Amino acid sequence: MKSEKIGVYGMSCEHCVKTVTQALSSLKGVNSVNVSLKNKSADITFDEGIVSDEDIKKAIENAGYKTSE
Ligand SMILES: [Cu+2]
Repeated sequence: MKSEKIGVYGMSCEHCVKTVTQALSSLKGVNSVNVSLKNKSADITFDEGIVSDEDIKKAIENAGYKTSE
């Protein structure tokens, strides 16, 4: 299991937080997700044998947000 903090840019309210949380939670291999509007980030714990950093970033982008400023 791997823990990582990933930047999430473009969120403006709690609804955005919920959208990102749901997008990440629905990925296979993701164990826990904690999205922070204030810190513009997602703390995520995942099984790197099942899901990759790239998959996670792609899920954030597909949800309509950015992973870099
Ligand atoms: Cu919002």
